[in-house]
Amino acid sequence: MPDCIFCKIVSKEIPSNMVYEDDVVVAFKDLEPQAPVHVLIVPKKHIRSLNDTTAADKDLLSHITIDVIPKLAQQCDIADSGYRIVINTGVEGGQTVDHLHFHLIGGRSMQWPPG
Ligand code: D5M
Repeated sequence: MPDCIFCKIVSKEIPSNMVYEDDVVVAFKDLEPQAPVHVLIVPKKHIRSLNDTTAADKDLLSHITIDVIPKLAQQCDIADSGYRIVINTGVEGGQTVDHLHFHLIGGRSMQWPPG
């Protein structure tokens, strides 16, 4: 998607602080970290939001949740203390970049309810 900032990060057109990459996913540090650990996990395929996923994305989504997130949590040393995964979706959900991404946030105590 030509004007998508995360597509440009995936293609390395713009730099990022990448912490993980495989055939279908990249993960990089958030530019505006909300906690000591704040990593974005982004499918390489442009999917606008969680609302735009289909049955064809089941393997991708399970790969992210079952393989990538726990591995990154270990890598960032927050697996045991705990962490939060956030998928902001749509305007009222707080989504500002229209390319599906998972926030991995940790390294401090989380509050509930979120703002
Ligand atoms: O989250 C979008 C997130 O993306 C927000 O936390 C800032 C982050 N962001 C935006 N541009 C960049 C670049 N270039 N590198 C790293 N992080 C970035 P949302 O859930 O859509 O509000």
